[in-house]
Amino acid sequence: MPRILTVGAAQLGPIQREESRSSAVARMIELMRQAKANGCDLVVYPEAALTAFFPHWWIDDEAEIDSYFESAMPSNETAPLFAEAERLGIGFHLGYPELAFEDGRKRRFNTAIMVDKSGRIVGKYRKIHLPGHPEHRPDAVFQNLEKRYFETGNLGWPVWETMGGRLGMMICNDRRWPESYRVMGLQGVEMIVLGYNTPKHNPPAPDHDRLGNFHNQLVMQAGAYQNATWVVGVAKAGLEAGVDQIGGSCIIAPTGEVVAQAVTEDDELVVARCDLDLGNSYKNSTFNFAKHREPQTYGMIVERKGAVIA
Ligand code: CDV
Repeated sequence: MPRILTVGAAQLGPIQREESRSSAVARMIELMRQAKANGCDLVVYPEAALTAFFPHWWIDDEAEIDSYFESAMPSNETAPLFAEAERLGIGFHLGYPELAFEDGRKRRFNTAIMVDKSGRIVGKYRKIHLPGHPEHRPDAVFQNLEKRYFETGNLGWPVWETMGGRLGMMICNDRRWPESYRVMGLQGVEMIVLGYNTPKHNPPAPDHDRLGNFHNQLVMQAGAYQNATWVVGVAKAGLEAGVDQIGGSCIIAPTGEVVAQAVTEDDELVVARCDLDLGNSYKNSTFNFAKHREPQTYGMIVERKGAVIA
């Protein structure tokens, strides 16, 4: 029996600064209903999906910074999303800025969760690769202040047995780093889901601008193939608060092929029926890690929560 997980990549168009979370959630619910009508088991939303991507601008006031974060999940505004998912019997992945109280202090992370078909949060991931800079650069056309607003994620890259598969998460800039995929690949991941907010313009290196869409696909296709896993990448796209962001949300097979892709920079659902066993022939041949990897030669040991998993 093939293990099919039908997934919907729920790209969002821009969310302007004045748009409320409730309005964003209503748009997400509309995409969730479309996903259900298309037979989806799981719907994947972008990074920091509930508001405009505030790390693009400098904020001094602590209370104003906190206003972009969720201190509970579900929150009042996201409760309807959880309720609708439970009613429809569909899982979802959601990225959001998280305000946590841990180790006796306030902490801020760029976080994503996996929610199963019963509406239960089964997994949480906190973004590890934070791009940008911590200092104010008032002369830049826009900034990327993730290093100011977030701490480096501290939950590693676990994988979860859920919805009939072995699923993992990463967030945006993580997708550019081979380690992100490989740590989950070493745990036999079958589908990695991720959201992104990627400006078309790269202020520190404008000569990269013409390659933005190419690099987006390049890294996800390579990560999928080299780890024999499905990859689902979902954008918040279009012109948001003065920053133009790429779309190109796509679903990539373990073969490395893009099997479905968004064609707009607006709210758009992209669907694929994903055979979770499709990666097996790669896991058992070219990328049979036990037979062919040489970690002792690389001089590198990968550790997660103290356990050697290389
Ligand atoms: N949100 C992100 O992580 N964005 C980065 C940009 C700033 C380069 C990305 O890798 O897409």
